[in-house]
Amino acid sequence: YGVPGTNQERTFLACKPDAVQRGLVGDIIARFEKRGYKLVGLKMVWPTEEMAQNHYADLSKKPFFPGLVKFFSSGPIVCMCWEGKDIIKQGRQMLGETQPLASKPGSIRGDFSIDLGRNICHGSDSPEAAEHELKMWFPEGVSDYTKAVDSWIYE
Ligand code: FUP
Repeated sequence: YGVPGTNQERTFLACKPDAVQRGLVGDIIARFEKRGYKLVGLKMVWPTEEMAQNHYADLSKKPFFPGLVKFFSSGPIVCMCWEGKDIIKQGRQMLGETQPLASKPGSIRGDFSIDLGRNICHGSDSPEAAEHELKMWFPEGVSDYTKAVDSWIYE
């Protein structure tokens, strides 16, 4: 599940149901590809309510939890594992802030979303969360492969 602090750090990112419905998946993937990150896991999953509850378990006491679970299980999501230097923090930066109003243009949420409960994408917020979420969404593991362009991305 990656080695935090190295070029092999990994994170879990997901295009939420709104991103799929709005046709934003390609754009989201392209941003990380173009930046130089390595896509090592990719699949579409229609989460059950139980999967949504597990994914957001740390928010289970919040008043918005039922709505969040309903939304997250309302259609297929695109699960991704991205690898590269600082990907956990960089991924969060490229996503933008949780609140679209606080998200700068140029970020995914800042470019594509208006409302908090329809904020397009998810990203692990720590090494611990990344490991936990990758185990949850990719229990089968991801693809270890060598990318020929690495020497043009890392010094
Ligand atoms: P993030 O890590 O940026 O996805 O933010 P959180 O884990 O705090 O919240 C998860 C999701 O819950 C957000 F993407 C949107 C939703 N949410 C609400 O609907 N209302 C809130 O007040 C806070 C979060």
